[in-house]
Amino acid sequence: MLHNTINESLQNLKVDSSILQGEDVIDSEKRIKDLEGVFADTEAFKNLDSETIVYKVHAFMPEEQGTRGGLYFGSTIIHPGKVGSEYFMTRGHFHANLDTAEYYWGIEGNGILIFMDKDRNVWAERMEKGSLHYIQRGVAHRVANVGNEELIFNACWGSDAGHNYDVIEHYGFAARLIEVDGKPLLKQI
Ligand code: M6P
Ligand code: ZN
Repeated sequence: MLHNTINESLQNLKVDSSILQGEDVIDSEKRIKDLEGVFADTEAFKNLDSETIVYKVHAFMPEEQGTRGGLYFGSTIIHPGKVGSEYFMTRGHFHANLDTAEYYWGIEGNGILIFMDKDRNVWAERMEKGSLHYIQRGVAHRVANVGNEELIFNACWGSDAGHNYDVIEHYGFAARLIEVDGKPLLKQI
């Protein structure tokens, strides 16, 4: 970096239409077939087309995973849909390094961000265009799309955070977000 120069923005990255795109963006997607065991209603799950896309993530990870002090950025797009009465949602995770927090913020659509602490207390926040969500260190997080349109949110997390999916895979969240009479309800299990 030369002293006193005005440079182009970072690697021509753009939050174009608010979804991260550009060089070095890592795109991934989760289809129904990748989400076995995530939803409660296994019968409804089996009846869905296994190729249906549930959500996509576009991430910029400029540091090696595990690097202390770095930050990652990601856009997540969750399609509308349900498995039985449960909304399409992300897998959800604790951070492998429990000492790391994260920001989520809503870009488009209607969602609910579900939190769970180490004592399995569950709570949630509505996510919508412009909403900001601080995910405290040590708290698991998952997002469900409760609307009829795509839900888009952005995220910023530490390159030393990592993902721990094991706890959620084995024990799930202590409550599930289901639709009852057309409205989202957190149901303790
Ligand atoms: C956000 C970030 C990512 C995460 C993604 C999907 O973009 O929190 O770290 O991978 O959501 O969530 P999950 O990995 O739980 O499916
Ligand atoms: Zn996270």
